[in-house]
Amino acid sequence: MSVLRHREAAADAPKVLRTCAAGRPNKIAIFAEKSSTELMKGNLTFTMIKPDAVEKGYTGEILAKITQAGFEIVAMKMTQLTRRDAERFYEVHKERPFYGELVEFMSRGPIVAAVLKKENAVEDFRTLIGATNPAEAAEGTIRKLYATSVGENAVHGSDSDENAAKEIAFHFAQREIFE
Ligand code: RTP
Ligand code: MG
Repeated sequence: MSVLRHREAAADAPKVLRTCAAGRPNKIAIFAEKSSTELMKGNLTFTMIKPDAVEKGYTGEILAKITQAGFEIVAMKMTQLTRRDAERFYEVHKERPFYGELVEFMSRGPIVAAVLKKENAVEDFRTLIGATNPAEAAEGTIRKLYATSVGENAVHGSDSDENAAKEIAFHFAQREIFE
């Protein structure tokens, strides 16, 4: 979708989002534009190769698995989350006993964040990565192959189209997404 089409789509976004977008033209604007259009169609998901897998040098192999499974990488960056970024990203888990450990882990080193395109992207990517606990993950899944524990499990995958849209907007500006 062109920038112009995204702008037109943004006009459909709730007024509060358009108001925010006017003041903060980067991340919030993209959220407003994308949440009402392309990202809701179910062909995009968001992933991170987590610090454990990057540290171990698995980035290339994991990206190869992802593309061999039919996902197109339409955005990608290597970056490091601050503690605050990790707290915000996993805020849904803030009451869980593992939250502190999760925030510490996710901010301890570089990650590779990417937007992936495929029909039925969210569900198919969850199948490709396998269960949260690698001990329970199916043979051939990314977590079975590269994860070491339920906490340090190599990759993240969005769990719904709605969360994929939010997570993509958290990490990428519109000009960084090539779909
Ligand atoms: P993710 O969001 O990272 O793709 O993982 P998920 O959906 O499979 O699992 P979720 O329940 O969303 O948990 C988020 C991440 O928290 C860590 N975790 N640790 N120590 C534990 O019992 C525990 N449980 C979850 C994992 O890094 C998990 O991926
Ligand atoms: Mg999750």
